[in-house]
Amino acid sequence: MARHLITSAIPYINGIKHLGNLVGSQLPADLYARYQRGRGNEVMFLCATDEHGTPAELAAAKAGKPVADYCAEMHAVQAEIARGFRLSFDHFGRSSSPQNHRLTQHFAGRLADAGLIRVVSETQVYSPADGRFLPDRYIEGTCPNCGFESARGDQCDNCTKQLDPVDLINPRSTISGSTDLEQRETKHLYLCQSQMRQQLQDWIDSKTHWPILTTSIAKKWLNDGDGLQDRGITRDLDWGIPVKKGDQDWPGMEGKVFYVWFDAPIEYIACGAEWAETQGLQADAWERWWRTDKGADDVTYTQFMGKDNVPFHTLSFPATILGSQEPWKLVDYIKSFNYLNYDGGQFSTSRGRGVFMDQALEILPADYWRWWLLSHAPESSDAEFTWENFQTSVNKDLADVLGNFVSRITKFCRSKFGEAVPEGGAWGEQEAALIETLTTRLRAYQTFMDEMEVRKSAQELRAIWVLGNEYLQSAAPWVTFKQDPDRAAMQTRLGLNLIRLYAVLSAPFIPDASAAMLAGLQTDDADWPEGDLAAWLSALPAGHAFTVPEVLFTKITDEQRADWQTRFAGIRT
Ligand code: B3M
Ligand code: ZN
Repeated sequence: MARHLITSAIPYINGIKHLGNLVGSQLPADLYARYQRGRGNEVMFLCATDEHGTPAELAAAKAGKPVADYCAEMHAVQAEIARGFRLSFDHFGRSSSPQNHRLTQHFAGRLADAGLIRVVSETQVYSPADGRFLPDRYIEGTCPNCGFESARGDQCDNCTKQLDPVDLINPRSTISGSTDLEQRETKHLYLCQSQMRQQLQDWIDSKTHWPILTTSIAKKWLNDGDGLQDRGITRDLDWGIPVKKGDQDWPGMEGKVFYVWFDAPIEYIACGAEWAETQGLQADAWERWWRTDKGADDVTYTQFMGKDNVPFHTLSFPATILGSQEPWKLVDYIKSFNYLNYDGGQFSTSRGRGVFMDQALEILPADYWRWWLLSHAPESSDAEFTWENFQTSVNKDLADVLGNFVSRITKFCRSKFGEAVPEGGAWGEQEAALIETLTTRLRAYQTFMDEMEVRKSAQELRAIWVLGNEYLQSAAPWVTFKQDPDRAAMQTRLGLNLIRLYAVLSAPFIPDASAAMLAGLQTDDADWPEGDLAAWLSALPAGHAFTVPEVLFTKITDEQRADWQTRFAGIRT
């Protein structure tokens, strides 16, 4: 039994994610986790909320809540939506957990001991009225480029020019509105990534099997002069993990916290520790996934993320792990995704454009979204969601191909043989040919799934569904029945067993429909078809009772499509 550690990029706490975020990390990670479990492998699938940094503080302030309360509430909201999409995390943790505090401080201490941390003095904007340093996003003023009066310290939202807070005319604090701002000196810890260039280069060069999207981004950053500069890992903020060296205070760093991108990937590990605690297990239970000296040497670790997160996972986080000089498990494979666009433009969280995860579940069940998103995953290039395409895909693939097959064969059986698998004779040539083709396609499906080729896997699965329909169409048990009821019974028996095949193979994509198919067949035998497919397809014996399942998929009407298109075109309220 192989062991798979799987993590999805951890979504920021501030707000509900859109479908583009979902398909870029959590959903394909879930697909892979479900597949590996289906194959009988041992899986640890981890995700969490990313709770630190300025965006969390700002969102909490906007909601008028203390940031810790805001994060606790939003974590619960995101966890509920994840359940709605059937994301099968073994644990959905929080980067603000005590476990992550301890581990982040531990890593910082190890890096310091290894001589990989230096102190850098910088000047930053300080607001005496607020009693704090202001991050760029907490400063607003008039844009020197276009005159827009609410330009942020990092960027003007009107003309998109990148700014420095000192560029702003009449700068003010967005917290208090105070214009009494000064430049003050502050000290920060820098991680000396540049010292690790060779080590990182060698590590990335050894990953010859990684997807091109991942390695091209990693190499660009590595070879581009700026890519591997030493990087500040602390901030003058209140909310975050206090800067400590292990469990010791860090002189000169009082009142500072670690930068969100330093502690967020460490949460992958801490999440394992949270999982163990939730399960009432000891440290060795999670360390056997995460420490190569504690049993993780036979673990395959795969990360899923959008392309914008690749530099942090190919350079910064490995620099933390390697720099610690401790035997932590490094990632084996990074599957990254391009962007999903929305109906002729971009999804936009700030402008509320597109479909957000909560809204999606309000209008249709998870499987409909899962199928469309995964079968159109932005792998080799950016992809686009359009309502027409979504409607076609749901109506054709799910309703016409899979749903129709299940309904036809179960209803036919009920009408002619009753609600139990009929006996019939031995398989003929047509059945043998079908099983041979299915065997070939099944192997291809497994290969694509093993390689995390998400779109190709979906195509192959769909082709496997189509084979069933084609068989039914040409075997035509409703015709056979008139001359040769025994043969029709055999055809029907195979058809019913094919439903079980579809339930098992489709479960990673559409888990609810899969469960409904198995429930209809009154079986919970969902073991993967590892051996001889012909034998496997005889598992539901004659006399085995079933019920005709409810309609598996309802078609999307033109009115619904038009209605949703209008509803999600504008600003989310
Ligand atoms: N929260 C960014 C994002 O959600 C960031 C990922 C962290 S992964 C350690 O895209
Ligand atoms: Zn401007």
